[in-house]
Amino acid sequence: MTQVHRRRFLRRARDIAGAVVSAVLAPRAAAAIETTKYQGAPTREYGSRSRFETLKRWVMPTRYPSSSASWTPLGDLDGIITPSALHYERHHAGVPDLDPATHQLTIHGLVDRPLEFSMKDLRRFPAVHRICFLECSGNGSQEYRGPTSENVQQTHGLTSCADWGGVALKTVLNEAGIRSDASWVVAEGADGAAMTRSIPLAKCMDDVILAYAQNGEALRPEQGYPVRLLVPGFEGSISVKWLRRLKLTASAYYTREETSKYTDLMADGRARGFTFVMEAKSVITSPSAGQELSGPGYYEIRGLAWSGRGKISRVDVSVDGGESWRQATIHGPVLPICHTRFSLDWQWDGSTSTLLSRCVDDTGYTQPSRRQLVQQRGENSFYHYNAIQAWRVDSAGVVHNA
Ligand SMILES: Nc1nc2c(c(=O)[nH]1)N[C@H]1C(S)=C(S)[C@@H](COP(=O)(O)O)O[C@H]1N2
Ligand SMILES: [Mo]
Repeated sequence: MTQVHRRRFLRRARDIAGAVVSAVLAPRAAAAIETTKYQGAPTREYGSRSRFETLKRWVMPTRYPSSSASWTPLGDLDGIITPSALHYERHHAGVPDLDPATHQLTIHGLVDRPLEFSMKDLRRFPAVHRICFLECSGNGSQEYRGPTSENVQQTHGLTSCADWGGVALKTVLNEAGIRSDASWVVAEGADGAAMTRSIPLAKCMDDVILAYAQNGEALRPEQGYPVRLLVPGFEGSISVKWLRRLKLTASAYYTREETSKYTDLMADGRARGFTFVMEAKSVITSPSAGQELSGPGYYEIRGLAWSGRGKISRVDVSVDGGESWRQATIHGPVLPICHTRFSLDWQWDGSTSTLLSRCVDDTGYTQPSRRQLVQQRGENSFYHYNAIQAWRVDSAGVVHNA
């Protein structure tokens, strides 16, 4: 750089960002500047994000703050792992403050030997780890009756995906000895709600985890510290947090959470019960409602798909409200019962466009449209809403829930 050029550049830099920038560019040895003027913050024992980052869960105001939920900001996250601090939360009576040194898990009922485990005891069993999603069956329920929510955090943010670690439940049940007349396991939480759900024994002997770890460290209190059930693919409420008791029984208990709640009232007045599995679902996270496109041109359409029955095998995307579809690229890892990333290149021509995504899982199940879902279940349903989500991009580039 010549003197003149450098001076002009410095003046511009100063105009843009003030004296700091010109100090950086001052004609001194760059290495000396880095070590003397820019000593960074000291090393920390436990990290936190940059002060410039402000992403938050969305907490819906409720009458009783302890019975509430918070939604994951899916539209602003990258990859498939939900950071623990942004995992969605749903609790019926707040977050208890449990001491792992005294917390006990009791296993009793139709077993040969009733047992009590401390957290230390549980950690002595062989460990299992699994990346999988957890979704509240109420996720998106408000959309049954048409587009209501303002953004993808509100329409879909009651699902999150983490690396869960713990003990296979079957290992611990075998330790207690399962009697031949047992066919259900009733799980109870140590929170004020004493959340209680019945789980088929066959599922417990298959892939249920007594989870004490989330993304490589201890569970967060809001995720069930020190131990919770993690029931892959089943509605979130089965994954009882703050777990204190497992009772083996001959039949289900028909608790409040499987009669008055978490049942699906059909058009003919009968209700579906024990609707455990979360069916396949997908959503475009970008562009999504609340976002704004900066003008015509290239955009990468990005989204997530997941299924409680297995792996995602295909995602199709439409940019014209379903008149034509293109197959999206699925990005690995493609794991069963796990958020899966997809994308599609898109040239936006500046005209009003309606974006849709539709997934298929490896059982061949195809995500339904809202119309198909309502036809099947009627208009009284609330839980298990998994219809195709539409986002409308208007000619100004503003994206709306459609
Ligand atoms: N003990 C207990 N377990 C519970 C709940 C609760 O309120 N108490 N909420 C359930 C519901 S409805 C869901 S969707 C999931 C939410 O888990 P998360 O808060 O870790 O996302 O936990 C389930 N387990
Ligand atoms: Mo839930």
